[in-house]
Amino acid sequence: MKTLVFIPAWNEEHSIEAVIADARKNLPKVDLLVIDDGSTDRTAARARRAGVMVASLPFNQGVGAAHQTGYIFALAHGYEACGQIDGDGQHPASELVRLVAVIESGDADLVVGSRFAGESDYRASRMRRGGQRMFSLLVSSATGQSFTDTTSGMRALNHRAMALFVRRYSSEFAEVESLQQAVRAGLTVRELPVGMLPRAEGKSFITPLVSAFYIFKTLVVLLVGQLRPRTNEPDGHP
Ligand SMILES: Nc1nc2c(ncn2[C@@H]2O[C@H](COP(=O)(O)OP(=O)(O)OP(=O)(O)O)[C@@H](O)[C@H]2O)c(=O)[nH]1
Ligand SMILES: [Mg+2]
Repeated sequence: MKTLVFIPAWNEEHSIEAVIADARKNLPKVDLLVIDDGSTDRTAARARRAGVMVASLPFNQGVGAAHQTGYIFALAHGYEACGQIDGDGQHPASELVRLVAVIESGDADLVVGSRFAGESDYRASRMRRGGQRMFSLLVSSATGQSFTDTTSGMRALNHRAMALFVRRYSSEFAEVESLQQAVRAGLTVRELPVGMLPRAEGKSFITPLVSAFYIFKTLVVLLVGQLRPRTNEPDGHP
């Protein structure tokens, strides 16, 4: 299967080369694309120097736009499957291998790597973990399917899932809303337990107030999502 692995990256000059090397080592047969989301540091230059394809967005547009750029690129260039890992080094490529294998075997349309489904060492602050539990509860009730890690950006998709997200993909609520979209479109969505690492550097700006507001906004987004007409099965064309 012709497979693309893309890496959304916004100012990740310190980690991008290691992430590329890890992906190359674990997924030698796939093509690699770094989506440089308007970085103002040397992320794009370092990715180019490492010899992978780089799509540079003209200005920072958020992680949703970066993901959607990956799906558009993949479909436009005839890829049948894609995988995605973050550019900050939190997602070991050895874990993505299993997700891609499920897609290549045809057992699912979208596979999400979950930090919380199995015995992972991943540790998050109590507040962050509480927020993640709340998102899981909301998405599980909205879809009628149990999800444990709705904000995970480690995923693998086939052309049906990519075609759905090329049509519409939220910029702010990318990971969470896309699960609701996929289930409502009749796609087979699976979670697999994976290991993830905590962010190596940089500080999270999430405060209790920001967190509560974000959860409230997510609730509104999911309620609106329930009211949208169900999309027909995507045709696989962008
Ligand atoms: N935050 C953020 N990340 C972006 C953006 N565009 C692309 N990205 C990339 O999207 C990936 C996920 O972003 P993170 O900020 O690491 O999100 P997260 O892993 O949920 O949060 P942390 O635990 O704080 O790392 C990273 O590889 C970023 O470089 C953007 O506009 N904002
Ligand atoms: Mg991260």
